[in-house]
Amino acid sequence: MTDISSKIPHICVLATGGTIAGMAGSATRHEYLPGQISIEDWLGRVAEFGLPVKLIGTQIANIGSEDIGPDTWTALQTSINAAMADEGIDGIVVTHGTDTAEETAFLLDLVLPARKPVVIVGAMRPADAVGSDGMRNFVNAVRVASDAGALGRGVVLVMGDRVLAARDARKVRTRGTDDAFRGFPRGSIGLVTPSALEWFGNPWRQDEPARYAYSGDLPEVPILYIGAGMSADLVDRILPNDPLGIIVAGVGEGNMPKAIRERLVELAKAGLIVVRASRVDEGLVDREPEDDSNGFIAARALNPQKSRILLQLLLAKKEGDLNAIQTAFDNP
Ligand code: DAS
Repeated sequence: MTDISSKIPHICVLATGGTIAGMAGSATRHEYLPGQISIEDWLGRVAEFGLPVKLIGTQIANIGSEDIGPDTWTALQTSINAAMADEGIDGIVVTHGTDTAEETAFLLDLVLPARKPVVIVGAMRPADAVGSDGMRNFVNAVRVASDAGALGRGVVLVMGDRVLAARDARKVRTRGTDDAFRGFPRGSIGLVTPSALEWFGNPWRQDEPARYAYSGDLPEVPILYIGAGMSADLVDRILPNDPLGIIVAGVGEGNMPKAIRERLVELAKAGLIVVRASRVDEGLVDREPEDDSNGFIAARALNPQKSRILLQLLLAKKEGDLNAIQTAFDNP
């Protein structure tokens, strides 16, 4: 890849919808519709800033990210792999809703080679709202995607002037533009504004191949969110037919009522992969001695929704070795 600092960067923009492309119809309304602005219209608005980049837009979808899943992920994987193979493209920006941006970022980080910058970006307020953050976030994302410092950091998410690694990024607030997303356990790996970009720490994935194959077929893996006093009956009710795995969003460090634990131990002995994650936002779940006898996996720093993505990819490649699965969770 040519040194992108020596020429006008060419950035591939893949639009999927979300609030960044949303309109409320009034600057002060709370309700809005996501995915109202086409990528052509959006790039026309960006052109007014005279950014020293060439932006090539593709509309992948135009939906709220609550509706994004394997179909959109497959389309993004195909388009990003094509952009990575195209010598004329220096980086990729994906515009996306914020509700599931962390899952799309994490899945792409796991199934794409770390060859060119890939930046996921969204907005907390629609384009016509007072204090809309979308255009600033987008200009920041283009700056990151155009910077050689982004190489070797896998897929990153840019929101609120922060650069977060896909494995760390989480939406932690439903409102507000500066701190709706945070990184755990590594925090921000960079700070970016339309006029400056600063990286922290060193790259960790220099030109690595994709770590997991992805064809769009992922086995269903439910997440059992534990509440105090929850009945063990729910375990079997939440499982699909022929279940392969389950994520437990446990209390504290991945704990659960005794009766639920006992039922899951029975299912683990019958081959179900059980991952103990935590409902606590910044919840590290390390292995405990009983995990060996129970046959459980500890999610470590992954929240339940990211644990689900990783387990789905492991199950899709028919990984059944508990040690290999735990190693994957230890080093996502
Ligand atoms: N509209 C929701 C979504 O698409 C929220 C957002 O975009 O911020 O995720």
